[in-house]
Amino acid sequence: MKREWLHVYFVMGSVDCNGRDPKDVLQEAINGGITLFQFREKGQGAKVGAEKRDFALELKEICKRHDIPFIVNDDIEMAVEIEADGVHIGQEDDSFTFVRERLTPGMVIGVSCHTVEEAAEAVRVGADYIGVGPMYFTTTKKDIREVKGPEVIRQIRHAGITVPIVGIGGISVENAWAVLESGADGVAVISAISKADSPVAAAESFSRCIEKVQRTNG
Ligand code: TZP
Ligand code: MG
Repeated sequence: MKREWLHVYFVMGSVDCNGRDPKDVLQEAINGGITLFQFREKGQGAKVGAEKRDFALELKEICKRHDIPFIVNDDIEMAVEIEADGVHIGQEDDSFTFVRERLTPGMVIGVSCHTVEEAAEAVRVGADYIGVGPMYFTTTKKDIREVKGPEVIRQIRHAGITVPIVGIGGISVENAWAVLESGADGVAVISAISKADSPVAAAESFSRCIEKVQRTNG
C-alpha cells in the first residue's frame, strides 16, 4: 500500500450518515478528496448478511470508479468474497496470522493499536499500517479505550516505528493538525465527514490541512 492512502481516511457505515443516503455521502467525500475508504457497518440498525454485502458492493463500486481503495472493517469473509483491497482489524478481533491466511495475497491489513507495545507487535507480525486512537473523545464508537491523544503517536515514532500510521477518534478539522504533527501519515474520521452539513467541504478541509502540514514539514 501507499502511505499516501492514509491522508484522508474516511470510515463509514449506514448508521453514520444522519439519515442521508450513504452512497451520496461517500460520493461527496470522494469529490472532496478522501484518499481511502473503510466500510464499517456497525452499531444499532446496522445491516447484516446479504443486505450488508450488497450495500458494501454498491459502495465499493463508487470507490472503484474513482480509484479509491476499499477496506472492510472486521468481516474477513465478506472482504474476500467482494474482493476488497484490504481489511482493518482491532486488538479484540481475529489474530493477524489467522486473518493473513484467509486473505488473498496482496490485500492490505490494518491493525488498531493503543500503545507502543501493540504497535511494535503489529509491525512484527506484518501489519501494512496501524490505526492509533482514540485521539480524542468520541461518541461514535461505544467501546473506546482511554483517550491518550496524539502523544501516543509521538511515542510510537520515538520508539523507531516507521510503519504508516493513521490517527482515529474524535478528529475534527480543528484538531487534525495536532495528530499530523505527532507523526501520523493521516487522519481517519467518521462523523466529521459523514455527519457534516457538507461532506465535500469537510473532506476538502482535511485535504487542505494535510497539504499545509506537509508544506510546513517538507
Ligand atoms: N476507533 C477508535 S475511535 C473510532 C473508531 C472506529 C470512532 C471514530 O469516529 P469519529 O466520529 O471520527 O470520532
Ligand atoms: Mg474490530
